[in-house]
Amino acid sequence: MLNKINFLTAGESHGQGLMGIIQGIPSNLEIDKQYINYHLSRRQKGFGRGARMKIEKDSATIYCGIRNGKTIGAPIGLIIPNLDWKNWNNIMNVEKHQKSGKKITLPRPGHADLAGIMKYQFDDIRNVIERSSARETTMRVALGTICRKFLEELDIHIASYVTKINTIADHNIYDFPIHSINRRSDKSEIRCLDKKIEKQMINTIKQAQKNGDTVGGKFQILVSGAPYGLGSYIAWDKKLNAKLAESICSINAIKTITFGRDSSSDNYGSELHDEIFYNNNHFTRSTNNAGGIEGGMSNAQHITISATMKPLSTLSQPLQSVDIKDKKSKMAHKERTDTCAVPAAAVIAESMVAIVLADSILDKFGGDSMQELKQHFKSAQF
Ligand code: EPS
Repeated sequence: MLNKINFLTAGESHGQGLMGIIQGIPSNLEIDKQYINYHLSRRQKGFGRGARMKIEKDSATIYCGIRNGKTIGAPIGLIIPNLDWKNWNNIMNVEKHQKSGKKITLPRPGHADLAGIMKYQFDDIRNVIERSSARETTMRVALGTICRKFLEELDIHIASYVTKINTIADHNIYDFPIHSINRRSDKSEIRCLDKKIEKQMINTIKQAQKNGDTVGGKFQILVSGAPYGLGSYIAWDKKLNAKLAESICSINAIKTITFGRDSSSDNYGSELHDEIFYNNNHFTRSTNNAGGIEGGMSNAQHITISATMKPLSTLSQPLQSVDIKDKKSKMAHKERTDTCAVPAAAVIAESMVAIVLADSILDKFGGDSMQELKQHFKSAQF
């Protein structure tokens, strides 16, 4: 679905590390390691994360594609080591190994385990766990941060905050400028903008932790500065909403996504659609229930997206399962896990949105260098 940018990630959760390549970023974009690592650290936070995040301190090595702090138009390669690898190098060794560990044979309901072993014909669920793990999203954030920097050069900003944990919901409507939202949400352990609700959310996670359970939730993604016409109505695979939906739904445990007003099907058309006015040489809208996208194209309003994350599937009080070896009924495999990863998912979604928007900008405006792109972007309509 991307036209101008390609990216690829590789790496297992407890292997040596993660690798990523992104191609299609114009030359002369300033980017440094500290900026990438800052966003990697945002992904690692959030109340409800498990013991693994105390082991990792994600830091990207820029391997190629950047010289003197600027992109050179070539593919950019990044590497992020897994610090936990030192505890797993027998089990995860790429060579044949005597001590490759006991096979995991009890699939966890809700996880990739059962369908994964059926598809790839494994007798050890470890092969599935390792790549289906959300560890992979570390590299997506690193690559997405390069696209975020690209967008910031055009004054396009992306932010997120958590709106629900289990049944505790934040229904407040905030009118903070979008570029200031992350400064506020990042201060909260759960990335919630309301102090009182934050406390209730944290208590809900604590309770789930106590019960050996997990909780999901919802988060909001906001984008400012997108001009008219990213994406198109002319073909199914050019619609911006479809591209954004695919990119966000590809994040582990994401189940639904909504653009603009939640549960818009409850409204009459006359209540929902955003009326059009003309002031000071600009079209203006009375509301933004469409969430900044009409007919598969950005309409120069803020893009607003809400996503739902299911409770994570690894439970320390496991559910019923069946041993893939002897077909006997047993409890599912237990593995170290997070109780809640909704705040992290919001940061990952910011990165996926950044990749899609950078691609759509390049598709519409074009340019091999940042200078050329900025020159073209001057024609953008708002
Ligand atoms: C994950 C299980 C946990 C999480 C992990 C995703 O890791 P571990 O199995 O090492 O305890 O912490 O997330 C990350 C490592 C990460 O960087 O987000 C899973 O099973 O998906």
